[in-house]
Amino acid sequence: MELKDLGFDKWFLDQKIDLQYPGLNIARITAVDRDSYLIRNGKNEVFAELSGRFTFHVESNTDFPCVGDWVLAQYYDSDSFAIIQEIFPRKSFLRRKSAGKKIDYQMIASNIDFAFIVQSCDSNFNLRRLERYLVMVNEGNIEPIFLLTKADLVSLEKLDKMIFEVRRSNINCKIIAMSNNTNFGLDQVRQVLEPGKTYCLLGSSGVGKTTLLNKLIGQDLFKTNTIRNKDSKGRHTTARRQLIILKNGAMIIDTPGMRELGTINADKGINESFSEIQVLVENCRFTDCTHTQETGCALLSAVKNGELSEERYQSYLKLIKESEYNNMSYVEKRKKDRKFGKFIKSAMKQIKKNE
Ligand SMILES: Nc1nc2c(ncn2[C@@H]2O[C@H](COP(=O)(O)OP(=O)(O)OP(=O)(O)O)[C@@H](O)[C@H]2O)c(=O)[nH]1
Ligand SMILES: [Mg+2]
Ligand SMILES: [Zn+2]
Repeated sequence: MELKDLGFDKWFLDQKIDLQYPGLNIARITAVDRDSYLIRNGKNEVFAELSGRFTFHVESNTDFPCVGDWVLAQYYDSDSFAIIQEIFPRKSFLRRKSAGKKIDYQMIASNIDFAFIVQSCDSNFNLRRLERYLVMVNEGNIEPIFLLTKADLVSLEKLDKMIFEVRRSNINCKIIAMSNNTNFGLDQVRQVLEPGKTYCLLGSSGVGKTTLLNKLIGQDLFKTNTIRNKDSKGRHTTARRQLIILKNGAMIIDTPGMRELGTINADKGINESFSEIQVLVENCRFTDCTHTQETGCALLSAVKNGELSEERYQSYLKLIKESEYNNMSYVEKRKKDRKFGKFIKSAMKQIKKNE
């Protein structure tokens, strides 16, 4: 196996990070457990830790390696253990904002080509939640695929209606309806899995992500659970993220179900996920329109004449509001940073004067 089979393509080569660190080896993070890592190169998969220098330079949560990252590492003890020295820039990423006012993100995974946004056909199906996931995926430069699982639980008419609702909301990504119980649609899932590409499974707890992964692997390697049997602490069945290489060479990352997506701070993601609204916004006659009460607003008239659904319009406004709020606190943070920068500068001047 070569690095390119693990997804190391021209984009990473062009970063030329490895040239700055001759003697180090390129490897990909396949699992993270607190401060230990599993990393994989063309040869094998070994435990690794971060170098002291790396940890020293960390400024925020997102600087730490996550599953999917490419790193440079020094191997020891006849290649049985490694120290991570440097991380490659991320081609794509999945992250969510941590709770609280501070702008801080939690990395979910990186360098993913396609994200399966998974919902089950029962009560889990929800367009608003789908939109939130789409924002997160689009923001991270990842191509979304909507996976409707447990199709065995509903009639074909009901299934068609759900897909129709998704399309009516102007969501244009690929949709696959499938069932782990009857294998309906499983071939369609297999068809999108290309060797050398990285996929991830996203969605609420209990929608069948791990069941699907086991199917694709061909054995019950990972634990699944009925929702009824979930432990009393309400913990998810899948507890950690891990990058698995399938027989055909595609890579897939299973993630624990997310109860909350975190708040949105993602203009790019919103604009891509609501592209039909973006067109209306650009055509709105007021540049500073709030699109909530202005007479002649393009969005409001689209809602009025039925071109744009009320739900989708509300959903858009809500996400924009949330994003604006978060951007605001980001600016505030930047202001503080600048003040701090000035403080450092004047302190340095002072030191120089006294020398
Ligand atoms: N009827 C039906 N049940 C399914 C299907 N796929 C999975 N299940 C069941 O749904 C339950 C939850 O499946 P998991 O695969 O553990 O769900 P998960 O998405 O990995 O959940 P977390 O790991 O907690 O995020 C299990 O009891 C599965 O047997 C399906 O296609 N149809
Ligand atoms: Mg799971
Ligand atoms: Zn407007």
